[in-house]
Amino acid sequence: MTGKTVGVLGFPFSKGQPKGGTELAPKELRAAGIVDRIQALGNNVIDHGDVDLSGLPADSKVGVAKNSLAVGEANKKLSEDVAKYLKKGEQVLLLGGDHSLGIGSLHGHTQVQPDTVVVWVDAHADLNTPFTSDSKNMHGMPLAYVVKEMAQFLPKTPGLEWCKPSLSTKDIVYIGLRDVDPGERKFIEQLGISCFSMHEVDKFAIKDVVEKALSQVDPSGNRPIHVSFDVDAMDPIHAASTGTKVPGGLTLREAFYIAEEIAATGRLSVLDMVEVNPKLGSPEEKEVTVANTVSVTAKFYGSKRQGDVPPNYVIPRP
Ligand code: 6HN
Ligand code: MN
Ligand code: MN
Ligand code: MN
Repeated sequence: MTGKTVGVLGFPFSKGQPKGGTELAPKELRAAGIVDRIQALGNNVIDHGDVDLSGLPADSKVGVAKNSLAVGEANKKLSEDVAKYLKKGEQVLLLGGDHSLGIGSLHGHTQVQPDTVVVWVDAHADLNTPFTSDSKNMHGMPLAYVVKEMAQFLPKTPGLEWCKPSLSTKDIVYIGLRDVDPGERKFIEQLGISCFSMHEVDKFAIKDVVEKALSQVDPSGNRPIHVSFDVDAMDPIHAASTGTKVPGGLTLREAFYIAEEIAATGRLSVLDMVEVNPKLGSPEEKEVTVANTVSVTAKFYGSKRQGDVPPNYVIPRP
């Protein structure tokens, strides 16, 4: 139990990648009880509904990055909403949507809490520029648009003119990477971004990875934390209903451990849960993916595997 106010915000969006379906995830996650689960832990939860994405511009081929007008406009609204609820003192739980939402989520967060650190849990680095990307899908690019040191590598992108980079490479740490494009790898090396790929998860085990990750990005241990959790960080056994599956991922237990440890810091400020695609996989895979996403999310807000006791629980007597 954290006793904090958690503002839940849905972002029903899929134009950061070509597969329809991620726009349905906020609804699926709510139907699976995500809001009640977090509330039952003793958190005050306010469901703000979905970001209003009506009237997004239709994208013709205007630039190098696909659908950049829609991605840009949607993320501008998202940034404003995230900032609005943070200013009210809420933590924000963002239900994606594809991972292009990292642009608006991080932009909005840093407007209010410029000292935030970012833990990017993902199979992918999402650091492509429109030039380094093979796919040109913007869900593979969000970090490039919010990191100051990346600005020199970006073209002018129609729709993203409003987005001023507000994070430094030293504020970011990756966990779970195992499918990194050549340009992304170069950026990580040259800019010195902290990175715990699945190799390091194997080498050090998850306990040390989380400890090292948090202490590298914030040795003082007092800055707000933004976690961007792409469900494809988990092994496809646990999260098959997602658009860019990569074998050899985090076990559900490792994902739980990350979430429990972040919760224990008491400094989680924004959590993005992204890339659930209810249209992909079998009905059973969809159910498992959604259920696991809800369980991991609950761990970030205080649920523990050792057992939870609701605040008003009374032991029944004969
Ligand atoms: N995600 N690196 C590949 C690309 O197309 O740029 C995959 C990106 C996946 C995006 O994890 O949200
Ligand atoms: Mn990914
Ligand atoms: Mn790749
Ligand atoms: Mn991602």
